[in-house]
Parts: sequence; C-alpha cells; structure tokens
Amino acid sequence: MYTIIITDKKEESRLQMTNEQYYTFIQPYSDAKDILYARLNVLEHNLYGKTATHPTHNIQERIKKKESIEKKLLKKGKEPTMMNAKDYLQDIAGLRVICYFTEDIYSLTDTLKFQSDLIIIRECDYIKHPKPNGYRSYHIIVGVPVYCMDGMEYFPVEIQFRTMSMDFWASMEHRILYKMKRDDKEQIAAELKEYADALVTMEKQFAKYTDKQGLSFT
Ligand code: 0O2
Repeated sequence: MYTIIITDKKEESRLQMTNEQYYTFIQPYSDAKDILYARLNVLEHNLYGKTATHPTHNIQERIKKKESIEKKLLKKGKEPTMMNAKDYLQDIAGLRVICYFTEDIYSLTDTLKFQSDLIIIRECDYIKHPKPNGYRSYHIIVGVPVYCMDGMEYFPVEIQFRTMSMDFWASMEHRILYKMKRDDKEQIAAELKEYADALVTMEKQFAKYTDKQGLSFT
C-alpha cells in the first residue's frame, strides 16, 4: 500500500522547530506528566484504603505532537516558536483520568488540591457547568515542580477528569463533530446533546447501585 504525502509549502515554511529541538523542549513537560501520574496513583491507593473501592478506571497520558503545537499556536494567532509554546500553551502535557462516578472525580481533585508543592494554575468545571453541546469533564491545569541540575521549574500539566460515560461521549463527539466541517453539523449536534442528557440520567441510576448496604462479592 502506498501513502501519498502532500506537503503544504506555505505551512512548511512557518515551522520553526526542528525535531531535535522539539524533543528537547518537551522533555521537562513529559517529566512533569510522569511525576503527576505517580502522584495520582498514590492518591488512588489512599482513597482505596479509605473506601475499599477504586475511584479510577484508568489513566491515559499524552504529549502534544509537534504539528499540534504549531497548529494550536497559529490558531491563537501566535508564531509557532518554542518560546510562544512555553508562554501560551498549558496543555503540552496531558493526563486524562477516567473515573467510575462523578463523586470519585471530586474526591480526587479535592485531595490533589491539598498537595502543597503543586500549583493549581486553572480549573474549569464542565461537570457542574456543562458546555451547551453537552460536553462534561473537569479540567485542571497543575504546575508541577521539576528538579534538574540547574534548579527547579514548574511545568504545566492539563488533567481532564471524566467518568466513563463522559469519556465515551466526548471521545465519540471528538471523532464525529469537534473541529469537523460537515453539512449536517447542527442536526448531529442536537442528537449528540440528547445522548449526553441520556448518559447523565444513566450515570445517576448507576450511582444508586453503589449504596454499600447488602453489597458483597458472590
Ligand atoms: P484536542 O484535539 O482534544 O487537543 P485552550 O484552547 O486549551 O487553551 P480552552 O479553550 O479553555 O483553552 O480549552 P478547554 O475548553 O478547557 O478545552 C481543552 C480541551 O478539552 C480540548 O482540547 C479538548 O480536548 C477538550 N474539549 C473541550 N471542549 C470539548 C468539546 O466540546 N468536545 C470534546 N470532545 N472535547 C472538548 P483541544 O486542544 O481543543 O482539542
């Protein structure tokens, strides 16, 4: 099978980061993400110790690709330089924590905010205040101290906390509609909003079954 690569010369001329520079640039962001990942695991163990239930289903991680960094900077009207990436992007490193219930998200975020060495840079609660399209998630940007031979510097990591049903909806919507151009966008958006509402109802029903009374392994 052949892959045809079409290079946009205009776009190419704007690129100001070599691959080597990109890998050097993202290293401390990647380190910050790994540190935060480990911290979240410790909190998960702590909460399990207290409640005997796992709040987290899984944690996903990603570092923004070079092309995505450049694209996002251009969208923000900034030159795609490393300096601008450092100044204007706070989601170069990202974690997505998939929880069972909304309650688990708040238990984790509340304890995370108690960690005195971390800085909470920004929070956005799209669970209490969902986006009009039905998107629900709890976003938090955490400044993580990264120690190296030259000293310490805080690097931002974006964490998106979602329940499994929020993640199902958001992942599908991301694939089908988010940033997509299509003629039937309005109609699909209305249908997806209905599914988002149905998932909220379903999730509330599942939450009722977690009442511990009479709950044990068979
Ligand atoms: P991608 O492709 O996932 O990386 P920012 O643009 O990050 O500087 P803003 O606009 O406040 O700041 O971001 P917001 O609203 O907190 O959204 C950040 C991320 O949340 C998005 O990243 C998406 O991953 C996700 N998100 C936000 N709104 C939606 C939505 O309506 N649907 C879906 N599926 N995901 C959403 P990116 O970089 O936009 O996109």
